[in-house]
Amino acid sequence: MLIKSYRKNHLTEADVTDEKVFTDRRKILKSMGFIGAGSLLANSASAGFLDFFTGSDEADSQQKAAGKVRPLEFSKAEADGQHLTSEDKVTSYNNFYEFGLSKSDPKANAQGFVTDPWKLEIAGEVDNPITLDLDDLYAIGLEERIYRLRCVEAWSMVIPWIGFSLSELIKKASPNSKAKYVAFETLHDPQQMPGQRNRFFGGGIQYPYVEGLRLDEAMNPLAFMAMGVYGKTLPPQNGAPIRLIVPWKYGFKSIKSIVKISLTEQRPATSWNIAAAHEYGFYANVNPKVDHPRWSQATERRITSGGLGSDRRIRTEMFNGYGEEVASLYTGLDLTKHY
Ligand SMILES: Nc1nc2c(c(=O)[nH]1)N[C@H]1C(S)=C(S)[C@@H](COP(=O)(O)O)O[C@H]1N2
Ligand SMILES: [Mo]
Repeated sequence: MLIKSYRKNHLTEADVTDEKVFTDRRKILKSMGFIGAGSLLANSASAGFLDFFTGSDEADSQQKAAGKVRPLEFSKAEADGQHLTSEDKVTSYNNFYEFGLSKSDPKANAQGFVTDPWKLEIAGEVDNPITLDLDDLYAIGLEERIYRLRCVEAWSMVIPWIGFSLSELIKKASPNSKAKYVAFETLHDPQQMPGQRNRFFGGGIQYPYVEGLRLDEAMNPLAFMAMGVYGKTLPPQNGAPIRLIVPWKYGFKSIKSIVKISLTEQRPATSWNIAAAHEYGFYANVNPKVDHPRWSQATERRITSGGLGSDRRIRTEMFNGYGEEVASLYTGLDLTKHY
């Protein structure tokens, strides 16, 4: 994994091109920065500088005041010489059943999805229930992280996300001593999400899409809330404006377009577990030794540039290769049983 905190360079309005400011974020995108990411992207189609958005001016000063620069550097993807999946593939080959079942549906059907304004509520077993808007979320402070994403369907990508540790968000609400789990909920809006209107189109899962983690999993520094990808705010198909990324678990845990986070005493229900408990467990840790009832999980198709014949079949790693960071969360747990 790579966690890269950045320093901000203030650019004038004129330096900010329309292409970069691709959503109406008024204050949010007023300032933009650069990081030299040549080595990071050396193997990708977009080699060179990765440009990215920063917070609003207010957010910026809040961040500075909070001393939010955390230069943690451990890039598994880079160390392994794994190539970034191209931006085009990351944003056009998606699972987001609210917008349709085929991989091209989310991009085709989500373009009008309204993600600003947005509210994210944090409630339940907390001392300080809060509701945050986009400005509040950006003010938490953004970092870039390159993570592998391993879908339970046995394809995978390497993706440069932008966001912050989930723990930062959870701490804001001050979980109380009863809090043992964290439940997440996607927006429920059948008017905007065709998959929520039609049982067949929505893949037969219950909406809103819900997911959950144990509190200690959620507080692990790898658990991430993404608001951007490839240097830009998230496109709707990737779960705008804010989604979870849990890189050591199958992709379905990484719930998109989140409106509510609840701290709970009991283990929360999760969408794919409700739909097919014998196929999808609560933990869903990537595990090459536990096959899906209908296919092997020993290998995966790594999607790279998207060019014809460019994908590679590679061996799947335990915890998707993040065992060093997360294996200790599961000592004493039989991972063949609690899959
Ligand atoms: N709300 C919601 N979140 C979701 C999904 C979904 O259908 N609905 N699909 C999941 C699955 S199966 C995967 S693999 C990832 C895909 O994320 P990506 O399209 O950004 O690569 O999102 C996850 N989050
Ligand atoms: Mo997935």
